[in-house]
This record gives sequence, C-alpha cells and structure tokens, in this order.
Amino acid sequence: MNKKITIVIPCLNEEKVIGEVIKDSWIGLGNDKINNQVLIVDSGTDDSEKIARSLGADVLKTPRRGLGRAYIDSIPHIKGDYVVMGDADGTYDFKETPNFTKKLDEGYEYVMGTRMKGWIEDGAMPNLHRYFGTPLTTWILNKLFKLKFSDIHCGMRVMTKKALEKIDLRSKSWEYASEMVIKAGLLKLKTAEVPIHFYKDKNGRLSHHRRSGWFSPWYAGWINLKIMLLYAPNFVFFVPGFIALLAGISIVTASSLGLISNFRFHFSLLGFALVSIGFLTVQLGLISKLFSDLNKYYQDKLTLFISKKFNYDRGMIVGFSLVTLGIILDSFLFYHWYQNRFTLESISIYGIIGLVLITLGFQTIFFTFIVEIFRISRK
Ligand SMILES: Nc1nc2c(ncn2[C@@H]2O[C@H](COP(=O)(O)OP(=O)(O)OP(=O)(O)O)[C@@H](O)[C@H]2O)c(=O)[nH]1
Ligand SMILES: [Mg+2]
Repeated sequence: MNKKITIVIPCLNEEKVIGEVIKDSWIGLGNDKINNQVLIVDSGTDDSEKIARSLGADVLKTPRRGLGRAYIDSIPHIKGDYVVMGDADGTYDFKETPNFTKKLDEGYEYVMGTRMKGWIEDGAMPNLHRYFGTPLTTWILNKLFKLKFSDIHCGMRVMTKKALEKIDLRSKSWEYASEMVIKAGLLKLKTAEVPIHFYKDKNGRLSHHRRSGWFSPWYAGWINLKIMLLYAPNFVFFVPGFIALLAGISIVTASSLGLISNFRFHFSLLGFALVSIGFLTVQLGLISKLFSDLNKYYQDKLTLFISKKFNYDRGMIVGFSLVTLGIILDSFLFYHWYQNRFTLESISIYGIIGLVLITLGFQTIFFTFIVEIFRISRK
C-alpha cells in the first residue's frame, strides 16, 4: 500500500508566495488530497492562513518562536508515514517530492536534499553562504560525526515519521538544520541525498535573514556550530582532556626524574595545571555522557565502565587515598622547611607531586558527590 505523505511548511508572513508553494506541494503529492496532507505551521499575522486553508492545506497556528520550534510544534499534527520538510518561500520545489519518497520506499529513513550537488539559480544563494558558510559548516559537521553530507543547511529534507520521532528535535531556531543531520548520524539511520533545484526569492519576497539584518546568517552559523559541539562530547571533553592529562603527567614525571633542568619550577607548574585541567575536563565529559540526553547516543566502554563500577564508596576511597598520599608527600617538605628555619634552598618536586595528588583527590571526591546527586535525582 502507498504510504501517506505530509508536507510540513513553516510560514512566517509569506502571503506573497505561499499560494504557489501549496499548489506545487499538491502536484508533488499527486493531487491525492485524501491520503496526503499539506501542513502549514503559521506564526505570522498576514493572510497566509486564509490562502492556505482555501487551497486545502491544514493550518497549525503557533506562536513565533523560531523555525526549529515550528517543526517541533508540527509533529503531533502530522498524519503521514513520510514527512517532507521545507520552506514556504518558494525557494524549494515541492514538485520534486517523489524523488525523495522513492528513496524512502527503497528503505532509506532520512533523505537530505542537496543544493550543492543540484542546481542553484543565479542570485539564489549569496556567495558568502555558497562558497564559505555552507561548505565550511558542512565540512566541520562531517568531520565531527564521520558523515558525508554535502549541504547540511538544505531546508528540503524527507524522512519517515518514525525517524523524525527518533530524532526528537530540540532546537528552537536555525540550528535545527544541523541537529537533524547530527542525530540521523548518531542514530545510524539509513541516509541518502537527493540533488534538488534551488530558486531565488520571488519578486518582492525578502528572506527572514535579510529582514533581520546582516548579522542574522552569522548568528545562524554560530548556533549551528554550537549544536554540533553540544553533541560532540568526545571532541569537546575527552580528546583535549586526555591530551592535557597525559602531557601534564609526562611533564611532572620528567621534572621529578630530573630530565628537565632549565625552568624546572615553571615546567612543574605547567604540568600541575595540565593534569588538573585535564582530569576535570574528562570528569565533566563523563557527567555529560552519563546524565544528559547524550547518554542515548554515547555508550562507549569508559562510560559503561564508570556507570557500572563507579559508586560513592569507591569514589570516596580513591579520593581520600589520593589526598592522604599527597599530604604525606607534602608533609616531608613541610617538616624540612620547619627544620630549616622556615627556608627552602631548592624546589621540591615531591612537594609538587603531593599537590597534584591532593588536587586529583579532591576532584575525585567532588566528582563522586555530583555523580551521586545526579543518580539520586533520577527516578
Ligand atoms: N512558523 C514559523 N515559520 C518561520 C519562523 N521563522 C522562519 N519561518 C519560516 O521558515 C522558512 C525559512 O525562512 P527564510 O527566511 O526563508 O530563511 P532561510 O530560507 O533559512 O534563509 P535564506 O537562505 O536567507 O532564504 C520560511 O518559510 C519562513 O516563513 C518562525 O518563527 N515560525
Ligand atoms: Mg529561504
């Protein structure tokens, strides 16, 4: 049996163009108004709603809270098994819908349109977006999540309703674009790309970015990068955390073995700072993976090990042991200083190692506490 299709179109004061867009949508849906649906998510104040209803579209009125939020609002009102997403501005051509739904029939779950591999009308995309913003942010996302998309900002994208529900969109604004692609990757959905035509704004219509001023696309890029980093805890926490930790341990060890003779004190301080920053960063990364939404997507060995083996008693034992060991090491130094009439003639590397251990110990104690606070707060 043929799948039912819903085309979801967020709309913010698009009365100049929405009529044509809805007519094209029905063509893309084979004019089957019984099984299919065109759903306009309208947050505007102009005549878009009236035009949409007169052309047989369903209209959901929602407050103006951003493009991502408009899509989130639409989800309970989608009747189709397949969902087509796109703008109300006539820059995408919904007559191309069958090229996408064909892919879903073949078993794909999430299909991105791509303007980069398709056709872009002259003047449809500013050069800055076409040759800088879009390729750069697409490249970063692909690198961070090991994906191979060519146009992550393409507004035309098609997926199964199940895939959309699994993606569980959270972004309120333009960054929804990246979030969907990232989660399609993290959830290992079967993905594909379809080249599309991309048209310039019709006469008289001004894109919302242009209505909001020159800063708007830069801000869109900034929040898209933010969402990429929020879903990349390995890159943000673990890689820098472990590098700092290893570098710090190596420097402190090299200083204490006498392998570093010049600026020994400064190197020891550097090592101390790196160890403590690195350890803290890894701990924050673990907390993000254990107790946030990231837990759904990141079930690696270290996280599983900590969630199974780490508990309050063990954390406290390790933490207090490190602190005690550190205090013992530092008390030798203290004693020496006391005996020597409150002067020290050279730098004590053991004193520095002692401080490192005390710091790591206290960090472990507070990490243990925060983990228990999160555990007890969860039902
Ligand atoms: N419901 C709703 N729709 C919105 C909102 N903000 C933008 N839209 C719609 O989202 C679609 C995309 O907006 P555009 O202004 O074309 O932005 P864009 O296509 O991402 O950016 P350009 O590349 O400059 O065209 C349009 O159909 C808008 O009407 C909102 O807060 N609520
Ligand atoms: Mg547009």
